Amino acid sequence: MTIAPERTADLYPSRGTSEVITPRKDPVVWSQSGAAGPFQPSELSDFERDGFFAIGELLTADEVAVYRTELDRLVGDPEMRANPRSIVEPKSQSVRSVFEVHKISEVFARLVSDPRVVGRARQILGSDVYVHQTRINVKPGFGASGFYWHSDFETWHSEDGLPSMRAVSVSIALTENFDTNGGLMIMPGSHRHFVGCAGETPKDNYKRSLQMQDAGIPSDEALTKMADKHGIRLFTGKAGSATWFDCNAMHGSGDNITPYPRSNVFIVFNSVENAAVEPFAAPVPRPDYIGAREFTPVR
Ligand SMILES: O=C(O)CCC(=O)C(=O)O
Ligand SMILES: [Fe+2]
Repeated sequence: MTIAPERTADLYPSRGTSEVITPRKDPVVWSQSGAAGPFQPSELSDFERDGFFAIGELLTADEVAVYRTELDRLVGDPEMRANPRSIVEPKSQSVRSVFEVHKISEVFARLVSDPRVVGRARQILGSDVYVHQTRINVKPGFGASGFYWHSDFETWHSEDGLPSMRAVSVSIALTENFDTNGGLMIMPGSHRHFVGCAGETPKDNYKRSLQMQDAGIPSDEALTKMADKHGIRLFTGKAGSATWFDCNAMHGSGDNITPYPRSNVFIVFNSVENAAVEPFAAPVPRPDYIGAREFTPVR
């Protein structure tokens, strides 16, 4: 007798014939109030309300220098460029993202287990956490393309099999994020509804979507309603600043046509109690360098 892989009920249907908006069925902050860690209780309340929390200085200037050098090394390495973990810009063919940097770089591995980083993730997710994904998004100047509006959870649920909204990202600036060089934009409060998107997942969707997303995109009408209701916040900050954001926050970023690169490292933590199962709306999971299938807690 074969046993089907354990898969919980689909709380957040997506990629069907029409767009379906579902109220969030999960908490935003999973720890008991007052859980010890770097976040103050009022900061966790802000995160719960807005779906994000920005930190002016998570890393010192000296630390930034170390991570920035490592980023430049990875991006400049011809072997890395040929590695499937590297995604190139469709037009210029320059490196756009490098995935799983915590596995290929000891320097980024240290960043993931830094108590200022993982400690905050544990407070939000209320458990031990593992890394679902890391990436550097390089966004060089002179025309790097942006990231269209999306909820990360929509993809992680549909294509990677995360059952519940119990994951969180931190985007750490390694170059200054100005209001002009393609910084992250989030709709505050958008994390409280799930936009189940219309359209089936194409085979090997990730190969296209990481250059330019087209499955898992909300309609213009839904985005207009959400923007009218919630507004749009742009995150700026010097190198070393950080933005924590909920897995279901509606976000995106514009092109970078300035001469100034906008290079951020993104770390995605998932609760060990929310480990990936079979994808909810794709034939097979994405490669594990994009969505982890190994759930060892960060210590
Ligand atoms: O780098 C950015 O501005 C946004 C990236 C993003 O949302 C993603 O990679 O999922
Ligand atoms: Fe995203």
